[in-house]
Amino acid sequence: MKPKVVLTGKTWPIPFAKLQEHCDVQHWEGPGPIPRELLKVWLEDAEGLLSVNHGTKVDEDLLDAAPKLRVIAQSGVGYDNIDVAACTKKGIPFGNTPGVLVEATADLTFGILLSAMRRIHEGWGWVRTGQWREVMGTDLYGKTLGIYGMGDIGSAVAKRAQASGMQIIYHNRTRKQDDGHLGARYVSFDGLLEEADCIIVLVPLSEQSRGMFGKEQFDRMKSTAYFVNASRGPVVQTEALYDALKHNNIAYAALDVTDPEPLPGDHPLLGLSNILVTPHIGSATYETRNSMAMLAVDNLLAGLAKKALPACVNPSVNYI
Ligand code: 8YV
Repeated sequence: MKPKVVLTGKTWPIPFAKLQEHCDVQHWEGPGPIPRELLKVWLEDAEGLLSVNHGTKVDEDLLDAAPKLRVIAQSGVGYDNIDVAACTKKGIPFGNTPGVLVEATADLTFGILLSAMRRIHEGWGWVRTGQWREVMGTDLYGKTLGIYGMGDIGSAVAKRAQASGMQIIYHNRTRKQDDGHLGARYVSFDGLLEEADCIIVLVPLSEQSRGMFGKEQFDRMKSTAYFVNASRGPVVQTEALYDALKHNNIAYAALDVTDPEPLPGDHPLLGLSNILVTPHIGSATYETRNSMAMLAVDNLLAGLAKKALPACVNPSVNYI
């Protein structure tokens, strides 16, 4: 008898085939996210939950409806939607997908910074409307990039920035022991805001980081600053960002994540000329999403076999 698992959305053929080989899969295929009450019903007899994005809130209330649940896996590195403490309390290991999405996410993050500074998207916008119009941007070379959240993705972005001749400063809750190899200089949060020509936010969403960028922070930035968010939308107070852009207190913003998300088509941010928004595509490449899906399946199958998850967020309950 194959263990029953619930899959909350779209996955990829090869990882899905591997999952189906070992499990009886109850698959939500949309449209939209699975309704919470239906998920609770499906979880009544499920031994595994495979979440395909950070849209499904997994908390004690949901876990109470899943008495047989032995493992949770999610395709993605961020897991602000998962109450890990509740999983640990229930003895349920939770696996995410770090590592496999670092380069793709760093490419996109640096790519939207580059596009913003050189107005690449604006230039294409003119050309596609039949207007061969020169758009002026600003050099990356010689500018100071401030990375808030110098983790694996932040380090990969720093390498790209260094190749473009940028100076790197960064702020973390704790200074990295090995930042020397990046030529990166550790600064205070306020120091980063004041010194950086470009600021890239790559911190996980937590109660500490929620709303971290508000009016005070944007006021501290240079009026020529470029602001990039590729972490989670709620790290930024959207209204404060709008005001900073509207009044040119900062020069430009490039966002791969927003709050709310998806951003409604009539949102005020979209009426501004000094902004670029992409629809949360940091890890959205065929290669990377397949790797993420496969690692998520491997986490799930390991848990069902009561073996150690390859990427476990709560090792105290991992099947070591
Ligand atoms: C996507 C992400 O949201 O990994 C994350 O935390 O935000 C992005 O990779 C996720 O991969 C959706 O499946």
